[in-house]
Amino acid sequence: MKSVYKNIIDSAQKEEKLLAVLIDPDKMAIEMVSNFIEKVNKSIATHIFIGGSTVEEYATEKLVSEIKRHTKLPVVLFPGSVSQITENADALLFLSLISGRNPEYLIGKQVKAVSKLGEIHLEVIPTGYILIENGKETSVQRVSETLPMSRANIQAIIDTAKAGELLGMKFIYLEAGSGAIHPITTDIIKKVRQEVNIPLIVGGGIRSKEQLDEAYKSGADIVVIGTAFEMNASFFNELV
Ligand code: 1GP
Repeated sequence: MKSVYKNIIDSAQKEEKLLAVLIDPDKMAIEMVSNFIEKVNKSIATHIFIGGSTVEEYATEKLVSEIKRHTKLPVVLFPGSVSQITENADALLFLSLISGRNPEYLIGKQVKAVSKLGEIHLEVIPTGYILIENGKETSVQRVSETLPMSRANIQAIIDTAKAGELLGMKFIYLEAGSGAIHPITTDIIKKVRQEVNIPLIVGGGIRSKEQLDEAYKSGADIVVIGTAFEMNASFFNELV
């Protein structure tokens, strides 16, 4: 089977746009999985991302194995902590919060993950994670104790993304934060796209088909949507 990373690169080269549904293990009871995943399977979603800022130990493992029983879509971990790593998934976004200056989220947690990663077989995809202000404090900001980057200083965002690419990261994730008031602006996506050659993941606060299309048109390769699906599962139908 081709790797998750390779598939994403192939899609990006063909300009096929990808949609990841984000599921927070804290908000999805096991009993809800089959119903929810049935809707995901019928939708235009291409990936399932799993992660949250504060998740109970072992909740992710159980959730991922239940999800895998109901779908063939790739399940990718987007973890807020080391305890969310499980080999039941297909791949792991190995995140470094490069917008922040908290060493724990730049490299500390990654070092702590190594012994676990050595024990299991899981595709690891190094990802530069960039948090950008969106109008309110988000849980990523609270948990990581870092400040988001200013929306106004696009050059600093470009330089951060470029630094991530030069450090060898395979993806750049532009994050407005879960439930963001303002999604990442099209201007930011376009300008980062012009300067960076690796796939761009964009998420946070996307609630409409228009916002999704704008993000794709601006250069996002993968858009991540969580809250809009959590609040209203019929949003899946609007995206057909
Ligand atoms: C959060 O980018 C994701 O990490 C998705 O955000 O929940 O606002 O869709 P939403």
